[in-house]
This record gives sequence, structure tokens and C-alpha cells, in this order.
Amino acid sequence: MSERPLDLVSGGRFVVPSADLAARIARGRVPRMTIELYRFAYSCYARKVQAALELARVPFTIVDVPYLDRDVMTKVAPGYPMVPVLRHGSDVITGSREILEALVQREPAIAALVPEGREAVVWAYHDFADSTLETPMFQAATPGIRARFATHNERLFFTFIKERRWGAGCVERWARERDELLESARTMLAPTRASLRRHAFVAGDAPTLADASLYGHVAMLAYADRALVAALGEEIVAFTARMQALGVAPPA
Ligand SMILES: N[C@@H](CCC(=O)N[C@@H](CS)C(=O)NCC(=O)O)C(=O)O
Repeated sequence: MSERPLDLVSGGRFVVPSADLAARIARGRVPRMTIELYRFAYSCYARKVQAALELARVPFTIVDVPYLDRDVMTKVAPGYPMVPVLRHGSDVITGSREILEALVQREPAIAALVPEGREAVVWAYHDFADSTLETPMFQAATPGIRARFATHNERLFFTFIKERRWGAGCVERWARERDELLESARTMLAPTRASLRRHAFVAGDAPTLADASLYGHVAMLAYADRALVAALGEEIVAFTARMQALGVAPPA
């Protein structure tokens, strides 16, 4: 078996198995790897990875990381303070795109979520969702996410981290601008909504990683406040229900 070592953001490394190994796993000749997904329940990036695993029906365990105690996660990926982190067997992968890329190589059922010939469409949509769309979605969701933390301490640190990046008072500003932010997201989703009027999923009649990407952001908004999802359009609400009918978990 040939193995190709890759760098890991946290300084470790992981190994992408050869196509031969992927084929043997698919035939059931190699035991399944233990997969653990370290997440915050609200994280759009973690929810995207989770949705991909659920769509593909790949068994995995969720490890909910307490917001103010990342010890459980940093033991697995020393020096990496963010979620998601994925443990796949003895390998650890950080960064949601890197995690999906590795899963595509390692898990045939996840590879099937990037149909041959549709790679450009699926990854381009993934990147649109995690860049352009992410901004109004996470800003609209942030006040509601903060309100769900149980303790003052968690709300304080959550606010501090947002303000370090976006300036003092940003969470209150996003609460005031909520309707405009949702309208902006709805406008960005106009082509997605048009596609969803023609077929069940973003890139056609079968779900792909593009759907997992969109779902991650919608799940984040729904975690903040379920009622907000309607503002994105009825097509997105119906899409969310279709994903859940396929076994994708609703927001926590
Ligand atoms: N590019 C990374 C971004 C990960 C990220 O920003 N995660 C957020 C949660 S959505 C996080 O863990 N932030 C640290 C914090 O809030 O303290 C990815 O795609 O995984």
C-alpha cells in the first residue's frame, strides 16, 4: 500500500490511504475506522461535516466540546483551538474542508457525495457557502447563539472573541441589523432557491457535499432561532426537511 503524508495545521500529520485501501474498505475487508467529530453544536463547519457523515451513513461519534474547556479537543489536536476536529482511526484532521477532502479519499460513501464529473460544481458551491454566504448567516445567527449559552462566562468569552475580530458592539449591531442580514443571505441564495424549485438538492436530484455545506449554515441559523430559517425562503425550509428525512440531524 502506498501512503502519502500530508501536513496537519496543528503540526501533526495524517495519511491519505491509497485507492486500493479505499476499495478494500468498501468491500468490507478492512475494519471500519473509529471516527470522532469534535464540535460545538452551533458551528456551521462542524454541522457541515456531521451532515456529510450522516448523509453517507458513515458511523461516527460526536464529541461536544464545552465552550470554555477545550481540553478534550486539544489533547487530540494539540495547539488547535477551533472546531471541527476529526479523529479518523489514529489520524487527526483539522479544518472542515481538509476533513471533507480526507473523508472523500478514505470513505467511499462520502466520495459518492462528490459525483464524478461534478467535482467543480460541488466544491465551488462548498466554497461559496463557506465564504460569501457564511458572513450574513453567522452574523444573523450570532446574537441567538450567544443567548443560548448557559453562563455569563461563556457569553462573555464568546462576545470577546467576536469583538476581537469584528469590533466592539458587533453582536448588538448584528441583532439590530438582523432583518437586513437575513435579506442579504436570501438574495445570495436566489440561484440556490431557483435550483431547489427544479430539483430536490443543490446540484440535482441526489444529495452531494454541496447540500451538506448549505445545511451546515442553515443548522447554525436554526440553532440560534428556528424561526429565522423561514426568512431564507420556503425552498430552503423544504430543503432542510428533505435533508432531515434522509437522516441528517436537526439542530440541537
Ligand atoms: N476554517 C475553519 C474554521 C473553523 C472555525 O472558525 N470554527 C469556529 C466555530 S464555527 C471556532 O471554533 N471558533 C473558535 C471560538 O469560537 O472560540 C474550518 O473550516 O474548520
